[in-house]
Amino acid sequence: MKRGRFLAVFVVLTFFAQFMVYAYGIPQKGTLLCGRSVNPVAVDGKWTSASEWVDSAEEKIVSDTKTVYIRIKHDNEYIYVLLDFVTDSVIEYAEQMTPEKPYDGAAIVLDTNDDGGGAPHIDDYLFGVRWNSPTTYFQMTRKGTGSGWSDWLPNPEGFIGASSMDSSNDPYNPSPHLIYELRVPIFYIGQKTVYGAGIFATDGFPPTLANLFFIGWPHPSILADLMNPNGWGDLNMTETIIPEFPAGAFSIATIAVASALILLRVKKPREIPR
Ligand SMILES: [Ca+2]
Ligand SMILES: [Ca+2]
Ligand SMILES: [Ca+2]
Ligand SMILES: [Ca+2]
Repeated sequence: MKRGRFLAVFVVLTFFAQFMVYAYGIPQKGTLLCGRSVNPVAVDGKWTSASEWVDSAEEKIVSDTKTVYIRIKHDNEYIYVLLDFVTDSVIEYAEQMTPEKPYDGAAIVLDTNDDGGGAPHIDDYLFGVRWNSPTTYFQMTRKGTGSGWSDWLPNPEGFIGASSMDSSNDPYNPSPHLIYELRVPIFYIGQKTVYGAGIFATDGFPPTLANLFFIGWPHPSILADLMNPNGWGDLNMTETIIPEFPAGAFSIATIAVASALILLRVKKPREIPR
């Protein structure tokens, strides 16, 4: 009887978990696990091999007609980020558009003290890459000023931002589209167990600045949140190696464990009061 009820609850929860993952993509202002990297990353803006990113947490972000897959992991020296923008097959570059120049690019913002705030402070960083011509992009580093982002700073040693249209090893979409990889040096930002974080890509199409499209984590579109650490998620650093899982498997596994715990609790014999 109780087991039957448990099974019914489990099936319903599992159903809704899948619905959450596939219909909404991500919860608002979530947490992302940054696991220990086993497979080395070549920061070249593409899947260098088909296994390069399989040992990492994955977030699939869908917004409007656009989809980006985000993956992240670390090796205690660097944090590595992949933004696989599977639906962006045309490069809009900063020199192309006049007068206001929307562009394609990607970045991670990090709140190193995880203290939020309504504007980036001096412990907050932005590391990004932006297309500047059909064949060139540049890397950018910014730091919070207390009221906004600084101008571009000299890029710290070890930081790399790279992008390409090379989808030859891409497990999601084999036709050419924009892929970004970032490598952030941990010594530069300080080693923490939790960072506030946001990860996003821009698409300069359609080509007016007002329409510059943002897609990212934790929100499907974080244009406003880019300036607002209160709206960022939590990036949890762990030594755990994340096994290869399809999207959604983690939430379903979590619910399976939670349901099992509820079942154990139900089955626990009651203490007899004295
Ligand atoms: Ca690579
Ligand atoms: Ca584009
Ligand atoms: Ca901060
Ligand atoms: Ca936080």
